[in-house]
Amino acid sequence: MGLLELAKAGKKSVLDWTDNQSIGVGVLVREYGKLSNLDKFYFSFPGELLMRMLKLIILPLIISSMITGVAALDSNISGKIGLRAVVYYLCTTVIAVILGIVLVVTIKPGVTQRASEIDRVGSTPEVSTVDAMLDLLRSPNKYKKYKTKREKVKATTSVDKNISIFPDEPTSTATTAKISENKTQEYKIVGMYSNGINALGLIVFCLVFGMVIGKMGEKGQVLLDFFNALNEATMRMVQIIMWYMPIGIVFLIAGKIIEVEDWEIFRKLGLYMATVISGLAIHSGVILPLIYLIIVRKNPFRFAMGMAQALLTALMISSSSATLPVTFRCAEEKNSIDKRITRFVLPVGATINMDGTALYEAVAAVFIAQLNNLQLDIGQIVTISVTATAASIGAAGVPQAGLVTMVIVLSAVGLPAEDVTLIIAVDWLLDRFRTMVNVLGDAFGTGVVEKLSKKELEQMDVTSEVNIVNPF
Ligand code: DAS
Repeated sequence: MGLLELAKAGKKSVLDWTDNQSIGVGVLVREYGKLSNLDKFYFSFPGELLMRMLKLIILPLIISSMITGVAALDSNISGKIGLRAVVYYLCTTVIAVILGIVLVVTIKPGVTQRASEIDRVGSTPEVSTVDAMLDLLRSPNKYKKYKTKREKVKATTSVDKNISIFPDEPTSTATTAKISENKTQEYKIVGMYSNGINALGLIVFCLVFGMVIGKMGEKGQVLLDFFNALNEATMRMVQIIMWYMPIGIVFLIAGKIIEVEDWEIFRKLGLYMATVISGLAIHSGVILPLIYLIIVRKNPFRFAMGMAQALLTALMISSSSATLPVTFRCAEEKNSIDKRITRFVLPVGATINMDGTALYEAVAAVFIAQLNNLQLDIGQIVTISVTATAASIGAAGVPQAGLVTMVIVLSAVGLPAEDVTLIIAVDWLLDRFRTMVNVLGDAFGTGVVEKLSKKELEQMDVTSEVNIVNPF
């Protein structure tokens, strides 16, 4: 029997093994595979806990932050000035999302480049028996791909029972469509869209509900107090999760490294980071300055230089809210923006305007879809754009808030929320850059709104500026 025939026979015997579970090497591979599944499970258990905590916090986070954010806008806005700020911020956020989508669809960081990575089961090139065995032994998870009728290895240890104190999918809203068993890129379309509508529906409900109670005045105050308290409590729980996050991330990454079937993921992660950072650079270095130049007719880069201290602070602490005192001082003292503008526009910006976060969430969602070899259709791209914009409005100006609200975007298109672990490893760096862009976007907004509100400012009582007390 020639080598080729031997290889064909060998490959067949490897594949047959998974069907009829023959003994010998098959049992060895199967046992090794099963053990490593459990080892992997133990490794990723602390990380899995982190993911389930994040998924549990999503619902109260979306509901409380969206409702209080929008309701607050209504009470803080002073007529036209506030409205201009909201319209400007929403436009720049949508532009950032579109830029992110164009870049990630063009660069395709998550798309499998090399033919050799194509799933062996689908188009199996002729492999020798030895290669097939070594391949299976080296990465036992591949044997799952050769699995046909085999029962999934169920980690029925107490570990799995413990983990259920954090249920995986607390409600249908946050449930993601399960990827079909053999990952042939066929998501359960109904599942995806029904999840998408659920998550999107919740966000739209919260936005409208927030506007309604914002307009109810005294009658709505009790509701506003409740959701503000809920938001405060949720944010404190997010802080607790943040304390645990470094531990969870280490184990998540360890679990992912064990699972890595090829080291291609790191090339893709590098390309993903380049896509996000180039998008942030284009948005903050070209688009925002251009809008500022067209409307304000002043040098945008001189303005940005005036914000340098705030941008550096944002880079260091990854929190646009905590940077706000510095943003106020830079806008007023370095760029001489009228205090009557900064008092309205900066708090509104810090609440709803996160261009960097919106761009990042759009890129990350498409990147994760690409990693799952999923071709997004226009409907899903639009869903990602809308939910990335809304999620950035709901994201708080605290470290890695964009990562937490990221799960909303993934849920909206039915992508597996746990895939956020693929990008968590590099999030600490990207968070700094997107926070800088968030702060710069807020600051440019003060210049633009000041220019557009010249008439109102002249009509306002001159003494009104003097009475404004710096809240920081
Ligand atoms: N760190 C957030 C901020 O402070 C941004 C984010 O997490 O996306 O703006």
